[in-house]
Amino acid sequence: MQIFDRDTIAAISTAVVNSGISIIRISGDDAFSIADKIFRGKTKVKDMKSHTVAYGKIVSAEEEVIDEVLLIKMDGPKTYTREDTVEINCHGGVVVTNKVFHETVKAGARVAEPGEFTKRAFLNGRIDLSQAEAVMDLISAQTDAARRIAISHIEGRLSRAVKEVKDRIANVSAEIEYHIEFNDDDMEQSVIDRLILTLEECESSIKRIMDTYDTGKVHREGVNVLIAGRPNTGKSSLLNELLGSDRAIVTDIPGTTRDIIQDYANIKGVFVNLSDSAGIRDTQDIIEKIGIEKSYGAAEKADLILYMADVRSEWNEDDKEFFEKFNDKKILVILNKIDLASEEKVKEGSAVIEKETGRKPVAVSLKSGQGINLLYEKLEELLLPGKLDTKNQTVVTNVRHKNILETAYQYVKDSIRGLKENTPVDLVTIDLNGAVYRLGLLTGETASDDIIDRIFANFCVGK
Ligand SMILES: Nc1nc2c(ncn2[C@@H]2O[C@H](COP(=O)(O)OP(=O)(O)OP(=O)(O)O)[C@@H](O)[C@H]2O)c(=O)[nH]1
Ligand SMILES: [Mg+2]
Repeated sequence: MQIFDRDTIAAISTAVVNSGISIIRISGDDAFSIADKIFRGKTKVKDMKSHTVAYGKIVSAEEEVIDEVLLIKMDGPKTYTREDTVEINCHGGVVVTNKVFHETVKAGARVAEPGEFTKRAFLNGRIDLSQAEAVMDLISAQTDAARRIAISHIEGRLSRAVKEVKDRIANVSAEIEYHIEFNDDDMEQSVIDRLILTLEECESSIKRIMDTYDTGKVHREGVNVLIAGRPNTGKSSLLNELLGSDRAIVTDIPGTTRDIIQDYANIKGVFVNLSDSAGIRDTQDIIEKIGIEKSYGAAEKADLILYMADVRSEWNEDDKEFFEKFNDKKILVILNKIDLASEEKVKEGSAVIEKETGRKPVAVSLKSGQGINLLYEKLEELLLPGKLDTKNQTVVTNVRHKNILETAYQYVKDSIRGLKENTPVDLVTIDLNGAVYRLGLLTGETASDDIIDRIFANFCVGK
């Protein structure tokens, strides 16, 4: 377990922009005495009742009034960090906020490192490592589903699930070690069978959690979606439709978009990083050429490509080349401008595309709105690889957690195989202890200082 200094720390916990209110937080043994050096209220901070608010002034060492504030006093351990904590609500101007903050530092507080408050909550045992990581996930959540997953982690759902499997595996290991210690004969088969059964349950619990990662990641990090296709097919019109704004220029001149246009959208609750690109065609125009190269580059990186086609034009070499290059990618073909074609023509076009690409296109008109609902349904299907019950399911969104679970899963698998194949049981305990150690990395019990420092270094200041 990491040893940490007992400095009293302070930080501006709100964004430093001109706003109504800013909050400066002080945490540690000297929080109240530091506050008393700079706060002038009816009573001294140290004499205030815990979890109460007082009105007063922040003053400099020369007793110059810097701001009028509200101060909240909270006795540890019933605080975020479990330490004595003071929060000063001052006016939200950048200058005044910085000035109040500097007074706390002059009075003896140390400037907090990023994430240091949460790190203390962890080191003081209020939350475990995965809960601490979820605090950052909650702050950076871009969709309601991401928020829901993060808060469930903060409330300890993932920790509880992991701890439960970990304890069960540790118990099996302890039972085997006890046997090795006190018995000379082999373990009875019935006992081994019982242990195998327990481990198989653990194996499937870990797998169940592990398998939520792909969908979980979508909620946490979002999905990269690229709109591609030949010029003038309606790519920029689609971008604007999905963003609900006139973000990109739309004209009937082929080659309108030349650079990548990128923006964020919330499509059916999924956070999407959406890009529109230059239409793909063989061209001599230097600028357009560069744009097309960029389109190809973006296609490499995309998680999903929306490939636009105009119902009135034939499937040509440019389309074929694109699909040759990116056939392995997740691509939805959109057959656009169906308001300009007969039903017959739409059917015909769809059939050609299906034959050429092996993908059934969605026929739409971005102008009349025909087929748009179906397009959104398709998008939802493609953006979410599996339906997640974020209310009731333990979901993994963090790659560190996923890697840990994968290794632990492998250890458990190996231990089961070992027991089934009559491997000496002391070797089996090595696998079991490996699994226990790994799972402890997730909750932080077995995590090294280095790992812990690296995790908190990614936090924002003041949290
Ligand atoms: N009739 C009709 N016109 C459409 C439809 N969708 C787009 N258009 C028109 O098609 C033209 C091209 O649309 P854009 O969205 O600029 O097409 P693009 O694929 O971005 O074109 P480039 O940037 O040049 O590659 C514009 O005049 C649009 O108004 C549609 O569904 N029906
Ligand atoms: Mg365009």
